[in-house]
Amino acid sequence: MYKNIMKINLIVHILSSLILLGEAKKFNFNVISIMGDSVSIAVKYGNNIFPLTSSSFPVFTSSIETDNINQYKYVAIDKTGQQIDEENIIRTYSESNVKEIYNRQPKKIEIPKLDEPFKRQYSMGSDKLQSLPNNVIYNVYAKCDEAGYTDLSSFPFIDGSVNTNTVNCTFSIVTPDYHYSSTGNIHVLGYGSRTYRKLSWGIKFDKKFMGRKAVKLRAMASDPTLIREKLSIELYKSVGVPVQEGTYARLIINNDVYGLYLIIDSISSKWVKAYIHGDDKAKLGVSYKMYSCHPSGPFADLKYIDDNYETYRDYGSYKLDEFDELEAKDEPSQWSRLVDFIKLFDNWVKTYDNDTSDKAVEELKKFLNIESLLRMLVVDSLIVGIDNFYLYNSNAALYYNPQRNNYQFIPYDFDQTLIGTKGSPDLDSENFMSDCITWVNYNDNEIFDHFFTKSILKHPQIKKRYDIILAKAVTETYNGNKVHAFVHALADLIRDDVSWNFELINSLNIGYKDSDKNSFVNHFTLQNFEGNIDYEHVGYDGNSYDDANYGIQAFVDARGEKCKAYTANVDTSDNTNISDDYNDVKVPKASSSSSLSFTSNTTRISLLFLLSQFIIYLIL
Ligand SMILES: *[C@@H]1O[C@H](CO)[C@@H](O)[C@H](O)[C@H]1NC(C)=O
Ligand SMILES: *[C@@H]1O[C@H](CO)[C@@H](O)[C@H](O)[C@H]1NC(C)=O
Ligand SMILES: *[C@@H]1O[C@H](CO)[C@@H](O)[C@H](O)[C@H]1NC(C)=O
Ligand SMILES: CC(=O)N[C@H]1CO[C@H](CO)[C@@H](O)[C@@H]1O
Repeated sequence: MYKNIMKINLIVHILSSLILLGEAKKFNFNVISIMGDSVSIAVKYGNNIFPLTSSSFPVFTSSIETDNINQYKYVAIDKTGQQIDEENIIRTYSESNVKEIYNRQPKKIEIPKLDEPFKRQYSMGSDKLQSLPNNVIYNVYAKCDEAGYTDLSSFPFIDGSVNTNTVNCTFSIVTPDYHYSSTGNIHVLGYGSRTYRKLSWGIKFDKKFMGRKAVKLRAMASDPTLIREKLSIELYKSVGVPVQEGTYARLIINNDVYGLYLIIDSISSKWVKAYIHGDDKAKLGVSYKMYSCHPSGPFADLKYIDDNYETYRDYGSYKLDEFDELEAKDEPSQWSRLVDFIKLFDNWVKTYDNDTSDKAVEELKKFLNIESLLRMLVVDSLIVGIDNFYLYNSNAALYYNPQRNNYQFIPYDFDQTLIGTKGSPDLDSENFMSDCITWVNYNDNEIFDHFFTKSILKHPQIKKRYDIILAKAVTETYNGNKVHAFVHALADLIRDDVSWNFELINSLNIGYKDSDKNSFVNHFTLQNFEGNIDYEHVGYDGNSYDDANYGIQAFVDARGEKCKAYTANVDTSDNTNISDDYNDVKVPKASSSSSLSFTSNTTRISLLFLLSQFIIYLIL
């Protein structure tokens, strides 16, 4: 009796499954476009082309009711429905809520961490503002006011000065399992970087994106590997220097596809509070960006001129950046911390310049985080930053930290690193690589004499600490094998985007063109990328503005070997901070909802689904 019921049950089950198989089913498609907003996407299966709809570009979706779709691909169609492009991949349908990306295979890459050999001095994030996930490529689409955007993308310079206009936009930022949208605005970033047609952009959001109200999209236009900036950021971070970090993003503005960028933080009040204080409600203090115009000057040399804040304001090398509007209401108080620092340092030099006792160091650490400065100089040296602080007092912010009542430096802009001298007359082209401390002093002269760093490093205790930091950083953080693993993991993450990115410069139809004095372009290739992440150099081929004299690995190996030799006899057993030795640094709680875990859960769910289908198939 019981057995019969079982049999009947089984037959009913089989019959109903068969009926289900014969019926039209719903197939859901969800894909992110990497093309301009005049292009639509359709699903191609068999001989059918089914256009998808987009209620929030760059995402296209639709359900197709049909008997069966096993294999399919996405194609690009124009306004008239004409196919204009087709993916290189064939997809197999599976039930999933995860969005696909046009012409990109899904992948899950684990990016290894570099070693952190020193005690943490800063939080490097808060619970609310954490690092963007390292292994995600965001898709950033900005729909901007057309007239304003055309002006910016045609005239990033106006009569030799930077065009500082901002243009209103709405933004969508999506990944396979994340969708953000907000209004906000864009502006063109930088000075050197805007000499390239692939412009870098600053974005301000009205609504927070991953805890952020502002990000930078850095074009990496001169780098055939698209990895040098990211690696440089990671190196500063690993030695505990607060740095604006991020990950990769594809950028589309209106109908212009710009390619692969780094999406990183900007020095905003939120970033300072989170990364330096680990507390979103901390006091902000004030920061000044330092600009040096080499070789002619002016340089942000931090030399005392007089007590008048206007002298420094008008000097051309210091720019008031983030400040507490309640604390510093008027201009004199906004500039007062810079004037104070320059005076404190001037007094210290006047008093202790030739004093090699510990007292000199004790007095300096009363107002300067020496440890953090030395760690920054060490990384500047390891990556030979040719537009950064150690060489030129450039591309760093001087920050007055109100919690600690002292000053520190925050480095940024690493697009001239891990590359060599680029013909700079201020570096010894023959020997710069083998010198890991005085490489910056080759061409000291009246215009720029390295007064600031020289005055500090002439104190033996400080020089000793520099050597220890360098010795540990070069063997642990800058370790050739670990850097190799890190670089190759990043290469795996972005490889499918490399040719696409480089080729886009040919079709980027903005007003900023070859005929302009600037608007430099590079025509690097996938082969350049593959070679230059390791040992091959990229020469001038007449087609590109930049070369890349060293491969990244060749650079790291060569520099690493020289800096190891320089520090071979350094005793690293005492690795205590020379200043700012804190034990109560807040660190952010591990993020609970990383997009990675969601992806893997969804994968798990779809695996379960496939498994259940397989079991039904076996029963049948
Ligand atoms: C841009 O947006 C801001 C804030 O939403 C608004 O005040 C401003 O008028 C807008 N500018 C233009 C040119 O539309
Ligand atoms: C330190 O010594 C050097 C060399 O003797 C001298 O030129 C310089 O003026 C001295 N510095 C101070 C602040 O006395
Ligand atoms: C993913 O799965 C883990 C456990 O396997 C669970 O803790 C987590 O909440 C899940 N995440 C999502 C977004 O479902
Ligand atoms: C070796 C060394 O200089 N250690 C110092 C670390 O920082 C604390 C606080 O500033 C000093 O007291 C230690 O001497």
